[in-house]
Amino acid sequence: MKSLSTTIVICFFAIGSLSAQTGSKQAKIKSAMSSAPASITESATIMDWPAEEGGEMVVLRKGTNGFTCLPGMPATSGNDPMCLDEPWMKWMEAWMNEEEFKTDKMGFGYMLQGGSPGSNIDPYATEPTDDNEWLSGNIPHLMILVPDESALQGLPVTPGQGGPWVMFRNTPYVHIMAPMPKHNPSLVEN
Ligand SMILES: [Cu+2]
Repeated sequence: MKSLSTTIVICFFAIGSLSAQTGSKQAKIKSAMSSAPASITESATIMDWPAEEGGEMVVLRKGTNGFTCLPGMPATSGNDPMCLDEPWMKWMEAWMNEEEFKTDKMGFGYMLQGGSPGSNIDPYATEPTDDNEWLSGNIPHLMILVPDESALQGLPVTPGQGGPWVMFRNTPYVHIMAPMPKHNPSLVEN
């Protein structure tokens, strides 16, 4: 028994160092899959961010459930992986290209490791100012898009109350941020 478990340990060790050597694809998939419950990530498509600005996203693993999971963004040291449905992928494209955005369907996006720091009201702010409601980013959350911004009336507009709030109000990129428990994939992976 002892030698068997020793062999298994050695095998894991070998597999571990092999995947580290063959590049960061496995690490990227793992990062992407840490962003949402396994029920979603298991059959989601996994993509990587474009290698250079204006480049194409790369498919790391094809999926079937309509969700696309992305590893943490290189620019933000990788702490903001996400799993997005179709409306959210369109949102992301519009946001990256600074285009208008509107959705006729609700959208759901998971960021259960939290996000990167940013402004609650300015989609393109890169640093805190006196009045841009800077957020630390370390709130794991579910993001919800609604077709009609007027449906968001009456919701809190800051995270101060601990529950869902409206981010990027009065912009094309408005959505609900719903705080969630941080996802710990090691609890569910074998
Ligand atoms: Cu988010």
